[in-house]
Amino acid sequence: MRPTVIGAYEAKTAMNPLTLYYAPGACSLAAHIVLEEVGARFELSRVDLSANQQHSAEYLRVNPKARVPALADGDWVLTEAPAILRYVAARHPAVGLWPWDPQEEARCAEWLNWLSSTIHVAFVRVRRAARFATEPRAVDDVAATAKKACRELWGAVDAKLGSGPWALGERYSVADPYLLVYWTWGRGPALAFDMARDFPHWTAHARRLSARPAIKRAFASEGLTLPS
Ligand SMILES: N[C@@H](CCC(=O)N[C@@H](CS)C(=O)NCC(=O)O)C(=O)O
Repeated sequence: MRPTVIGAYEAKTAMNPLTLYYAPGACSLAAHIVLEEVGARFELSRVDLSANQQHSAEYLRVNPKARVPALADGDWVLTEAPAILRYVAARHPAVGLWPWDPQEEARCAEWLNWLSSTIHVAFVRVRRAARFATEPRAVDDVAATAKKACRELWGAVDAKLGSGPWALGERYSVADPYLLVYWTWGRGPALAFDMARDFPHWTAHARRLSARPAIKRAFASEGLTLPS
């Protein structure tokens, strides 16, 4: 089912080192995990978001959108977490992190699109509320309203995941590490949800993921605490 061109492509690019531009605990974590999962040769380049390094001239030459992640494959740079996840998985088809069955593929794309276009966007309104209000007094309101929206969305993710075990049911895919990023944001200071109590399916999913060696390595490398 998978396009045959990928085999030839892999042979051509096998020597290219990949560089992931990331920030610890950011949405780039999913790409970091997937690079570990597929056993790719890659380097990490840290972008210090707290120092606003995403807006530095040097980084804007890599990604003019001033965001992480960015993945450089030689001179070729790819941005947007879902696109990077798919690219890394497609470079390593034997690992099977991107499904090629049309319905499984569509379901995987559905998860990635929902997470990036709706759930991430809702979270940003909490995390960076000041960007969404000109009146300083309105900032708290933006954050509180968005936090309520996030609680509903987190509940919808929990329900959709159900007992899994993975986002696509029996099949592990790039959607799973991407979901883990949002689980960690749920337990983080901006949302401070009680993930185990309020989102038990998602927490069971996160705990299953934390047993995977690739995830242990990525969390250790970024200085993050594994879900417990
Ligand atoms: N649509 C982009 C969003 C990327 C994004 O917003 N990344 C955040 C970290 S999770 C970032 O770089 N934030 C820095 C900022 O907002 O200035 C994607 O999915 O990759």
